[in-house]
Amino acid sequence: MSNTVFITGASSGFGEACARKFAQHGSTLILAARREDRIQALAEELSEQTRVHSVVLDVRDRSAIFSTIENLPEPFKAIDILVNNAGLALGLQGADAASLDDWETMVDTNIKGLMFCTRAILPGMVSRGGGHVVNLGSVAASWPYPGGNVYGGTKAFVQQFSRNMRADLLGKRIRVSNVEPGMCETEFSVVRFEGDQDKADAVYAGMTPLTAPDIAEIVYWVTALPAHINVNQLEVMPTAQAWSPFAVHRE
Ligand code: NDP
Ligand code: 8X3
Repeated sequence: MSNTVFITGASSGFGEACARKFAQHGSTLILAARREDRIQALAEELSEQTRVHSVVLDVRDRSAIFSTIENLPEPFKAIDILVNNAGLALGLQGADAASLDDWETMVDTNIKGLMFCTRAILPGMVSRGGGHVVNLGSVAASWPYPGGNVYGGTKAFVQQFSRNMRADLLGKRIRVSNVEPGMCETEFSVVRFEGDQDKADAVYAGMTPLTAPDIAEIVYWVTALPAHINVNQLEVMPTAQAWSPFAVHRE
């Protein structure tokens, strides 16, 4: 029987690639994002392969999330897999100069949005006796870098929230996985640099980054494993990315 997958941030990058991947495997899809034109076009395209419902949704809007879940059309009501993917980084300034508005937007989207979607969808999974929540964390959860400040903090929340959910859900046949990518070329850096494509391109210049289909492959794989296997946390980097020595300031 095909499963039903709810994907946040399905209008680009990982979310869009996950939609395509799950569609190839016949999943029923609910695609959510703010940009209506993008998700409608994707839903129209993928509806040739599978059953698709698209919703315009800002994950910062708590009541809109709950009303979206309550009012899903009948064939889409029983969500088996939630891909908590919507998220963003804004800016790379140090903690003494970064924009507080940007910080709030990252907290509201990456932490609160993920929390709201999870809380709205989880009771249905529990009552049906099964499900899988896949969260999109980041290498930034574990590894600090200059300018990562609040973005890394939001992904550290995702890491620990994912683990705590596993503790809460033990015995309920619900899996929780936290996929933590490193550098991946999507619209992520364009968003981080407020639409500055040259700055975004420079991030990936001269190296081979991960791609959105690479991440979709991993997200699909963790969900396709037999039900007794739970991938808790999966960190993945491009081969061309690694750590540096500690930075030392010398007088
Ligand atoms: P993209 O910018 O390509 O995609 C981000 C998606 O999130 C878009 O579909 C956007 O849709 C959606 N989104 C942003 N804000 C909101 C909101 N308030 N409500 C609903 N949807 C929202 O980036 P990626 O695909 O790369 O990023 C996806 C996730 O992966 C994010 O959580 C990101 O932090 C994480 N990540 C990315 C990495 C990378 O290097 N690319 C590495 C590690 C993690 P719309 O604007 O239409 O609402
Ligand atoms: C995105 C990866 O290294 O740009 O989460 O923070 S990084």
